[in-house]
Amino acid sequence: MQITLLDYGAGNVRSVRNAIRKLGYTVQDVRSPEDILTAEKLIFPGVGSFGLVMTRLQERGYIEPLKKRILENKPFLGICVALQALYEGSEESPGVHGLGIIPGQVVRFFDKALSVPQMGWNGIKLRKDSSLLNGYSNEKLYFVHSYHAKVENTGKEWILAVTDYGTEFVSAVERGNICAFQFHPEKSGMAGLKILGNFLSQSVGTPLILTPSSVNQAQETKIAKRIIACLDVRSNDHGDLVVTKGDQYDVRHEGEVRNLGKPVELARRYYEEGADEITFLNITGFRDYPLQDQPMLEVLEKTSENVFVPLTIGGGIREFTDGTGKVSTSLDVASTYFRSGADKVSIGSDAVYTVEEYLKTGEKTGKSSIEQISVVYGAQAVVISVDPRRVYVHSPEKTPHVTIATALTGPGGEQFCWYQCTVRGGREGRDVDVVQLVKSCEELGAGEILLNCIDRDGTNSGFDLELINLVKGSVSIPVIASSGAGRASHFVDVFMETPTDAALAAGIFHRKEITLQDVKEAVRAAGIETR
Ligand code: 1PR
Repeated sequence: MQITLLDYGAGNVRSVRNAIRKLGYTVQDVRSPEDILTAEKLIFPGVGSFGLVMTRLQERGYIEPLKKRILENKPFLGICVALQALYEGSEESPGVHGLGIIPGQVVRFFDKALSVPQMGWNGIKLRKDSSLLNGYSNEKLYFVHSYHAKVENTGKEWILAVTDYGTEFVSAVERGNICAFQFHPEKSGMAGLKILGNFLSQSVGTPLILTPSSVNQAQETKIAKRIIACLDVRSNDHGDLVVTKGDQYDVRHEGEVRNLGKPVELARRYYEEGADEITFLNITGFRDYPLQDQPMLEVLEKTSENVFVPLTIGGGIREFTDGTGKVSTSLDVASTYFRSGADKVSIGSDAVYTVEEYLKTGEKTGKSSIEQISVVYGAQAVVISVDPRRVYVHSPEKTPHVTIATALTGPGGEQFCWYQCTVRGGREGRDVDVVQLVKSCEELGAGEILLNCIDRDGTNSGFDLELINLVKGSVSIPVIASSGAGRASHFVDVFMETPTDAALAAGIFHRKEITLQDVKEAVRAAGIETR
């Protein structure tokens, strides 16, 4: 059977395509409003802000056919913002009308103790029986959103599942042949593929198959702490794209770039071992023209064929002019990465330069890479990769930067330090501290912080807990702790002693010193929520 996809040109729809193909179906695109009415099964993956989605639908004349299709009960699956589009409107884009199939407004998460967006793996509590959940056994599913549909607005006849994140919100709706999920089945590993497969395979009008034991689970759902595998990628001296790993960012050993494997193969291995997310950092992206870096795009395309968890790509996200004088904006670069299979892009050096300007004027120009990409793709698609280094001082008065009292004294007995942000892969320190950077990036629209630490990178000595607590205390967006993991207990430490949302490691996984499952078991044994 052919599945019809409503792709209006925003975000990573490749993952949905790949998931459908993996399940043995072919995909065709909606090309005209009529296609929406005639499609046998229609999937609508919502990407971007509520306003952007509705505007794009309006421009293409898709709103009326969509409403008609839904009212005629023809099979429809909406994902993420497409669930929200079923409502009358959203706080995200005041004044913009939704499809109005379900009454009420979609609202923002508001709980100071929680990171917003909700980004990660959470459970669902079923509120009715459905064949969509055949074979599903309480596994966690991947969510990424700042806004949610309220349970009290949504009629019982619609609610299929709810989830807890500070509040209880609607995570799946189903009525007749119409269904929509707030989670991403295409990014939820095998559990998500199973649910998607049920939608694809069930014949129209199939009577519901009862799974009574799974209905009305009362237990609160909890978001898992994510464990992320990171692949630093670059060309070696022979021109091959390899996964490498530095020691405090120095990736050469006896003059040669360390080669720890092939990017696509390693990413697949980590997915199969249970990684909650995979990050690729094109570590020489700052000096290359990213859009001419076809091998990196191919890595993404190939990886996304078999890896059904979120993929982040970083390195070289900035405006650049190529040899012919053609200017590409950072949005062009990011769009190419999204189309190639990335769910999030991470911005390193360019974020530091942006913040330097922002701190001078306090004005948002709307032109920075952070602003441009987050307006189109949503804050959750914009990660800031920070490469800080400790600068020790004898007293906080010695520097205008935000200092902490540190338990790890400096080489001259200094008891204070600040964290200096760097650019170009740690090669150049700038006059911006980590707190200035992350706060400004959040204000400009970033959705997550990938917090590296040059002092700890590749040392196996554990995460810099002081740095992580400092940054977590400065922002409300999720933070990924990175650099220094050397054994499973380091992950336990970072989750017990800081409120970080996720922890990332590279070297120990590449060198097979430990598997992702070993880490998960240790973390679970310590009573920490995992997937
Ligand atoms: O500046 O936007 O082009 O982005 C460049 C990106 O490449 C940044 O995200 C920057 O962190 C990264 N990068 C640049 N040079 C290096 C290098 O190593 N020479 N890698 C580099 C940074 C840090 C981590 C690493 C963890 C975990 N790698 O991501 O994977 O420290 O390592 P560990 O578990 O082995 O300790 P732009």
